[in-house]
Amino acid sequence: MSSAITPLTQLPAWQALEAHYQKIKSVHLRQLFADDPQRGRRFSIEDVGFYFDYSKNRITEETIRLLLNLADESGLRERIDAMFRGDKINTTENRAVLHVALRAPRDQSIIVDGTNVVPQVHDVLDRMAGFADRVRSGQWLGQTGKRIRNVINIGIGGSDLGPVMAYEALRHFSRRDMTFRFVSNVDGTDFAEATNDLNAEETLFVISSKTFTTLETMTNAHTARRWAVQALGEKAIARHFVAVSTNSDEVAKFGIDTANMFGFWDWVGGRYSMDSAIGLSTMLAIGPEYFSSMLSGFQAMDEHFQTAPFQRNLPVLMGLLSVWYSSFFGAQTVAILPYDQYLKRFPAYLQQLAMESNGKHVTLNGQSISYQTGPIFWGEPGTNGQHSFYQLIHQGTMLIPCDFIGFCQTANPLGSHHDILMANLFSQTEALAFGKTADEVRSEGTPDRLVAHRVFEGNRPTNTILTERLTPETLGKLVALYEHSVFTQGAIWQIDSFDQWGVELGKQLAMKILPEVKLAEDPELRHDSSTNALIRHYRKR
Ligand code: G6Q
Repeated sequence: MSSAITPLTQLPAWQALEAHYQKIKSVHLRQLFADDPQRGRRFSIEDVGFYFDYSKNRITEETIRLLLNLADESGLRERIDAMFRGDKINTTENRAVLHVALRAPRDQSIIVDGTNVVPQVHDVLDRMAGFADRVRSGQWLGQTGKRIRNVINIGIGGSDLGPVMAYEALRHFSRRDMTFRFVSNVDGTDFAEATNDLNAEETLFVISSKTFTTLETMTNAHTARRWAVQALGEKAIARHFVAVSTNSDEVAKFGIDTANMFGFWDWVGGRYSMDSAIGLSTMLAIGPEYFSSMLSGFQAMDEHFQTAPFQRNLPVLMGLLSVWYSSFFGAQTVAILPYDQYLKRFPAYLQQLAMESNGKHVTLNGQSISYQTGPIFWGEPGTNGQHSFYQLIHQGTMLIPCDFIGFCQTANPLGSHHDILMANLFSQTEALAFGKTADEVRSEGTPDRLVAHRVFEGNRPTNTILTERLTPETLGKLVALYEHSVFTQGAIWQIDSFDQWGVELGKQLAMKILPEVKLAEDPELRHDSSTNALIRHYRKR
């Protein structure tokens, strides 16, 4: 992006949206639906296997027209093309942003620094498939000749959240005679509990770290090494450890043969890496074929994002709506509400994807930002959330746009469970939009003094995303939908969605205090009085 870029707030479309917001902010969804009996159809799109209903948003056709103008004036099209072309759009790290290359078909060509990266992607995928097949078929044995029955992924952040989320989401498609666990926290409890009931002879560790230097992951990896060596001897490393990394030197130093290392590239951001070699544990769980259908799902959404006109483009519309609420309504959070137990880790996954990408306070040019950027993502699967935090969404004082995600069919048809689940989803979006007026409450015979308490204002915006079934392919589409929605938001906000200097800071800070906590003799502490006292309190005990 050139340094001559017009500041966002000076774009005509932005200013038009500000004026438009003043007009629409007090218009109720009840009114909008009453004015247009076709609204539910008009503001919904069926494509890429999704039914996306965005009619219960505080928008009119004029809002969408202005948001689409904003996309045009912000150069969204050029940004999308630049990403798919392999341009170094992550300017603060001077890197291309090419998670889309991870799912590109074999015959596609994407050039980075003069090299077509697609063949490299497929080489790694083929090696992963070979390895996964050997482990799953029992050809790859542990040190004492036993089959591998347990896989433990050790990684953190982007090297953990995707693998855990995908494993949970695709459990139905996974090997039920194998155990999959994920150790991320440097808190020893994580490792201790994950290995407590496992036999080292049957356990394979996948050490997943792009840099292979992350403190938490390396601490856990060394603990795993000791655990395995204690049970099986030094030779165990060869059969019980594989690595996923971009850093072959560090992998070799750790003692893992680089023949058992699966690589990726600096143009894959951690939070965009679940479909790279970081997905090795996913492939071990669901097998290469399902992994490949997951990649096809990603790819279908990539193609849609790249080619569909913006007014029918799911990630673009979702991204624009998110900008609408964050920057104009001042909404600070978004609730992700999957009505599927298998997606229980999906909100946590999106939390990193969205918040690490768009939690930025300066533009690409380093200028301070005057508008609100990335919202807080949070959520829980329905219907559990209905019995806890939905209260605040319905009747609190904050505006919380919600994404409801549902599936028409379930992997576990039990009596009428699924109908009940889906009825809840539909009724929640209805209640949030339309609420309950004082008259309606009174007509139910509510005593006057309780009427106000029982009123639901409504006008709470929601998106509903429906699809047929949760399969590997659908999961790929769903993740890519959010990846590109996050991209769209970042492009509008003129920020670098692909760096993470805030995370880098955390990686350095603890290293300073660690020796002060560990040293036998009392260290000279030079922090503020609070930090000094906390360290002294801990040391004493
Ligand atoms: C992701 C972030 C961060 C990263 C972890 C792990 O986008 O950069 O979450 O994935 O800090 O890093 P390593 O894979 O290098 O261990």
